[in-house]
Amino acid sequence: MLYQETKKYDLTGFRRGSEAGAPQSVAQSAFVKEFVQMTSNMYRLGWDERNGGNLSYLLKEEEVAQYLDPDCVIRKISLGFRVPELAGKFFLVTGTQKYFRNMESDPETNTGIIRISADGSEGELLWGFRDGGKPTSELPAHLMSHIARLSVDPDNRVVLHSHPTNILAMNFVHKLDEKAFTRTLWKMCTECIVVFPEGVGILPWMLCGTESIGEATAQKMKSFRVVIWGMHGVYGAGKTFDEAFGLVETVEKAAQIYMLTAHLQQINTIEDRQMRELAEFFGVKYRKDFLED
Ligand code: 2HA
Ligand code: ZN
Repeated sequence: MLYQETKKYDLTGFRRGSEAGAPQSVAQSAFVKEFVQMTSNMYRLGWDERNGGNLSYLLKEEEVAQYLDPDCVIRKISLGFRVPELAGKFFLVTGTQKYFRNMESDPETNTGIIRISADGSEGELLWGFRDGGKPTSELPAHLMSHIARLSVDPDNRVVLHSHPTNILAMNFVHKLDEKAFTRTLWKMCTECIVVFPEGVGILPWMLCGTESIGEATAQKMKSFRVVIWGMHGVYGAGKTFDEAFGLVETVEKAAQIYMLTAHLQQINTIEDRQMRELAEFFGVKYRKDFLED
């Protein structure tokens, strides 16, 4: 679609700056800045080596329209699966084979904004993936998780995937059972049961980058905001970057305490009755069946 000088978007689809007449840069938007900052933090924490990890953020149309003409599609990217539930929704996502380490210096190559096509089979690229790139290989798990989280929390906007070191380490030495794993994590830091009272969902090792792992993750996401991919990493979801990141960093902290103490003689412990007391005092709806008597 072509736009005249007088229209609110310039010929490349960027919205014209209101005063200076210069197009406002998407890379300067608060949503790209916050997104990129989060990937950089995760990289610096050592959670996202090489191209490990991916992130998706559901954008509001009015947010996007401040910077881009939503009708100016750069190219269409076949998803390889269908998500009609998300038709017309906008997502800022990390690119496949892209490194979290490089997000900050070049967000326009390493990330992109897509709108899900009306039939749910394509991502309409509106910005980014400047080198011809595509969204993360874990897009099925991201989009299906968004659908699952939105069904229980209409304000959910963030889905993240990462390889936090201690969560991963714990996967090799602890039983991969939701009750046992959650209870161990809750016992590692007083506030854990308050931060993730629903516990953590766990999938066995599965082939990543597939629709099957996407569907399995989404199934878990209906009842958990944190889902562990056995011997691979973790998924986290939330209304905000703070919520999603805060959840995963709390689980990672608990896993770290576990890894620092599991081989030592434990002489003190947070009892189940104390965790119950905490959950009740803070009024959170917790998985009572994940505690023992
Ligand atoms: O895209 O982390 O699970 C890199 C990954 C795949
Ligand atoms: Zn991964």
